[in-house]
Parts: sequence; C-alpha cells; structure tokens
Amino acid sequence: EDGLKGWLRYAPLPCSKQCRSSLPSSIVSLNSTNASPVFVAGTELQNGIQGIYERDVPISHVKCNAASSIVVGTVDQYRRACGTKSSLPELEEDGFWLSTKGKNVQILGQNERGALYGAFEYLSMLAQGNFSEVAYASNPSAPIRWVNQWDNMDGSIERGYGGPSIFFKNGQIVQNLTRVAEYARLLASVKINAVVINNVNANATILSPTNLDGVARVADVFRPYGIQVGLSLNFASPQTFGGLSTFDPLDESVIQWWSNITAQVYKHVPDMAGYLVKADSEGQPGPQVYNRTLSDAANLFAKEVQPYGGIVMYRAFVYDHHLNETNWRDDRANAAVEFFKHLDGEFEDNVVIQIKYGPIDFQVREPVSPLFANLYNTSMAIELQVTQEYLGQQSHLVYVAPLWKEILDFDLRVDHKPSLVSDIVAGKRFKRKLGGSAAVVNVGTNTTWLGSHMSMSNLYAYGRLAWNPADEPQDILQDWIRLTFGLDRKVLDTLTCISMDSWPAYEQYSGNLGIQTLTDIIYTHYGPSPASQDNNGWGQWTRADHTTIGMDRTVSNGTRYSGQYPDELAAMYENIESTPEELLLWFHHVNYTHRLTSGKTVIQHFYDSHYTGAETAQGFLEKWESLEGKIDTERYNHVRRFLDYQAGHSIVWRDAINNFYFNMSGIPDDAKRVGHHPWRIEAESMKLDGYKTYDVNPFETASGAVAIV
Ligand code: BDP
Repeated sequence: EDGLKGWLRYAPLPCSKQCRSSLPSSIVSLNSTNASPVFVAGTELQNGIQGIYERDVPISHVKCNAASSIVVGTVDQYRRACGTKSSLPELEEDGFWLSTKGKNVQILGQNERGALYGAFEYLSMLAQGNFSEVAYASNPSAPIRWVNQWDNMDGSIERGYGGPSIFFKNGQIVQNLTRVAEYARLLASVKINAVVINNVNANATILSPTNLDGVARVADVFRPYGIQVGLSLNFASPQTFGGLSTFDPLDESVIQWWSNITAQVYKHVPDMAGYLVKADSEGQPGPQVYNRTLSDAANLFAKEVQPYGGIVMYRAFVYDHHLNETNWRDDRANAAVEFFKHLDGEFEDNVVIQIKYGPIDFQVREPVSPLFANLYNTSMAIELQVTQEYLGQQSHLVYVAPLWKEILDFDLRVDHKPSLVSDIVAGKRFKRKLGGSAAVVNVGTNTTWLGSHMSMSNLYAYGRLAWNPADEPQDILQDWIRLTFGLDRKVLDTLTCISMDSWPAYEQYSGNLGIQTLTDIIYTHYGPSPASQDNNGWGQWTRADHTTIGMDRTVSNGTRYSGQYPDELAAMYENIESTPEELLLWFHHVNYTHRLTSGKTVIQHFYDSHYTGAETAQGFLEKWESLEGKIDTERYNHVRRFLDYQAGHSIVWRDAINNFYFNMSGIPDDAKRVGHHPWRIEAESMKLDGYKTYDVNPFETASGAVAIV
C-alpha cells in the first residue's frame, strides 16, 4: 500500500454474523445529479461496502421505502421522498442525523454536505467492524473548518515535505486534477468545508484570467465534496499586477480594482469561500505602507466579497521582523495584541481574524495566544499546523493533536468567566456568528500526501477536532489507526503508545520548560540550532547567557507580555511560583541553578529531559519493528526508515542542545553524560584519505557547510 487512500482504504474485513444481518441490501441516494454531495455519498457508500464486505449494493435515487436500505439525503429531500411521518431532530448547518436502528440506515443532512459527512461517518464505523446500533445528531462546533495550502504557483510548496504541489505547476493550475479529487475526498471525510489553495505569501498572478479559469476547474472538483475554495491575496496586487500607481486600501482606484477582480473571481467561482490575507508580515506588503489600519485593509476585502456571501480571513500573524535584542522590553510575542486589540469592533461582520495558537509561531510549546481574550466584538479562528514545520518536518513522528487539545481546552478566564479557547473560536463565548479553525496542510504529490504515513494522523485529527473539540486525541488516533492499519490489537496498542508519547518526547529533546523548539530559526526550521535563537530579527529569543536563561515576559521586570492576559492568568504568569513549569522559561529569566519543584536545577532538568526524550524516540523504532508482518511491507518499510532516522536524529538533538548549554553554563551534568563522549571523534579533527570535500547546499545540512565524497 502506498498511502494514497489515506484512512479511506475500505480494506476487506470478514463479514461476521452481525455484519450479515446488519448490512443493508440497497442504497437510496436522494439526489440523482452526478456532481451533488448526496450522489457522491451514495457512490462512496457503495464503494465502501464493496471494498470492506465485498457486497454489491445497488443504488437508486427515488423511493425510500425499499426494505433494508441505507437512505442518504438532506432532511428536506427525505421529507419529500419519504413523507413527514418520522420526527427528526433539528440540525445546524452542515449537521447530520445518523441512525442504524431498525431495518434502515438513515443518513440525513441539514444540507447535502451534512449528508455526505454522515455517509463517511457510517462508513468509518463499518470499516472498523462496528455494527453497534446508534441514532444521533452531530453538529459542527463551528462553521469555519478550513485548510490552508501554502502552495506556490511554480509548483513548489512553502514548508511542504510531501513533494510538489497537486494544484500548481509552471505558474498555472495543473491540467490533471485527479489528485485534487482524491484530496477532496479525504478532506470531506473529516468534515473540512473549505480549502485555500495558494500560499499566504501570495503571488498576484493567481488572479489572471487563465488562472481564474484554473481555479474554477479546481472548485468544480471540490464542489461535489461540499468543499469551497478560497484564495490568498497579495495586498500589493493592484500595483504589481494591476498596473496602478498605488495599493492604498482607501484609494478609490484601488477599491475599484479589487471590486472588478472580485467580480471576476465570483464569475468563475460563484460559491467561493472567500479571501485569506497575510499583510504587513515578514516582508509582505500591507496597509501600514500607507499608514492605514489593519481594519481598513480587512474591510476593503470584506465589503467586496460580502454581496457574494464570502468571508475574509485576516491573519493576526503581523509583527516586525526587524526587532533586535537591544531593548530588554522588545518582544515579538506582544505583536498580535498590540496590532489588533484597539481595532476590536472595527471589523466588518464577515471578517474573521485568523490567529496562530501561540503568540510566536507553531512552537512545540507556547502559551495560548492572548489575542483570543482581547477581541470581544470580532470573529476569530484558530490557526493550527498539520505541516510539522518546527516539529521535525514529517521526518519525526509527532502526533500533534494532544498539543492542539491543550490549547483548545485552555480557559482564558475572560472577565472571570469560563472562556475556553474552543468556545471563543466557535463564536460561543462572545456570541459571534462566524468562527472556527484553519490548519496549514501542505500535502503534495507524494503518495503518502504529507511525506510520511504517520503524519496523516494529524490531518485526520485536525478535521475531527475542528468538528468537535471535545473529542479526545487518543480516541481520534485509535480510529485513525484502525482505518489506516487495520484492526489488529497489537498494532492498535503499539501505535497508540508510540503516537501518544511522541509530542512529549519531541518537546523533551527539542526544547523544554517553555524555551521553545531550539531549532534553526533563520530559515530551515529543522534540526537543533540553539545558537541561532538569539540576536536575530525573528524574535524567538531565549536570552541565554552563561548564568541565566529564559525570556522575562512579566509586567514588573520584563516585556510586559503577561499583562496581555485576563487578570487571573496575568497574575498566574507574573509570578514564577504559579507559572506552570512547562512554560517557566517562556515567562521568566532564571539562573541555570534555579530549582524546579522536582528539586532539580533547570540545567539538570535540561540534561535529563533531552536524554529521556531521545530514549523514548529510540524506543519507537523497536516498538514498530515488533509489528513486522502485521503491516504491509511497503508501509512497514517506509515508516521504519523514518523511525530509524528519528532514533538517530533525536540523539543529535540531545547532544547538540545539551553540549551547547553545558559549554555556555559550564555546569556539569550530575549523571556525567553531557560532555563525556570518550568514543566521539569530531569530523573536523579527522584526516581525509581518499575523500574529497565539497560545500553543501543548504549550508545547514553539514557542520561547517562542508561534506565529503
Ligand atoms: C512561518 C513560516 C513561513 C510562513 C509564516 C506564515 O516559516 O514560511 O510564511 O510562518 O505563517 O512559520 O505566514
């Protein structure tokens, strides 16, 4: 198996007695139009049952009274086709009703999209051999359940680790959209309802007539799966692409230009979801060029898409990447609240501020972004990253759902009232109609989609949590394991154990106590590079010197970041004693000899954690190898190779970080491991015989940028 089918494999299972008596003998799909989600749902059910239980189940499209059938359609279609006798629960937009009780299986959506979701949910039960009798309504936690591709028009992908783009090549949309259709199917099965197909660092040529034709073809492929398409915009487009002399958002000619373009866009894709905007960030143009506010910019687009029912996802990832560490109070983490808080209430109703979960950038551990607690009158969405940019880039197994869950479950205590992040982004806490989540998902043409089979658990889990943040990461994971690798108990237990240990292990060997992922920060974001953290404009500083470490973000002595939280949390973070230890160095600047509650010093905790984390990661390989023969050879070998690599690379991480802080602090490791490598010979101190050196590119991939052949 090459991974192409992801978790929708419909691999054969034996048909038990219960299965024989429960499997319906026909499918009634209440829409006969090929490209409708309800039609797709019927076909999917037919293929699924054929794949899993090798039964040919015929589909019809009109009557619903066939004995022992699966009926799939919208509630309205059902009432029309089957009468109104049965009482059905009220459903919210995109919600569905699934009942397997009695002779018929009922899959009824509030809309066609909901019906398709219900079909996938039922198939997920069948594919896990689950024939239990259920009857329930399922509604989304939030209306926005998007993914963001960071695909460039030339076919490359920013932070993509699964090959080139499935959407673009040579500046245009690809001709063959087969992979896009397969992707649509995967996304719909986890209830994703929109995808932004181009990079947030956007190229204005996406708006050319030829490319809009292409976007329309892509939208046609996604539509039958209930998925809308959205576009990332380049803020300077009126000038760089439209030939105007300005891109000032308040200039009449600029407004007119966007109005015309938006009309073109919606002519091509009448149901376009909306725009995604990254502006004034990391060199991207924005309203600040003209001293206009971020709301001026967001509202410009909002007014244009509003008549078409579109929305604007405006990213809160705005910061000055030219800060340097000369000022003790400078802190990139402060940026989002500083830029957005005073604009609360200024945004049009169809603007949603898209906020990364933490104030910096997808680190292994960050506190929840305080911006979520500072916008009472503005819709918000949380931005997560399935792409493991800072988390080992798909070469390391890191199941990220437990991290997301901690963030979503976090109570910000706004005005001393329960204020879970999940309720805030769902719009429930501040009574907003819009809200939800977006995840960066850089699938590519690789048959594994993301570059590694195990990373798909993150895509699956993202969809599940976007729909229902109350789901437990371990339950989600186990569904994914059964769907991906079958029902074997040992496979289930082993992969559960490896995956659930993976985020904690990665945190331990890549940067703990809230110091962030100590990776290369300038460009690659890969591999250990504690030395690159400080004295650069990217602001992920550790402020480590030979006696102390950590960013003081308190109001009293530091960057005042802790003051951006509601009172209860601000007080908690202000005080070193009440700050949760996993965020100690995020909020406080301490001596390496500062004692933790365990009694260990900070530096000893570092040493020990890096050993523990690396050891756990090395154990993954052995655990995986115990599954040989229980997993098909192709996927077994593929994953094995990655885990073997991770086992080694976790040691590289361990030693690089530990030696760095050992050299910096001069404090010995109590267990006498760090700095004691009698067997180790530095490549630099070896004499070459029969080898030649060469400069490597990218330079970070070898010490001193030199490798040998
Ligand atoms: C950073 C990535 C960069 C993205 C940026 C963003 O390194 O490639 O463009 O985030 O989210 O994490 O805009």
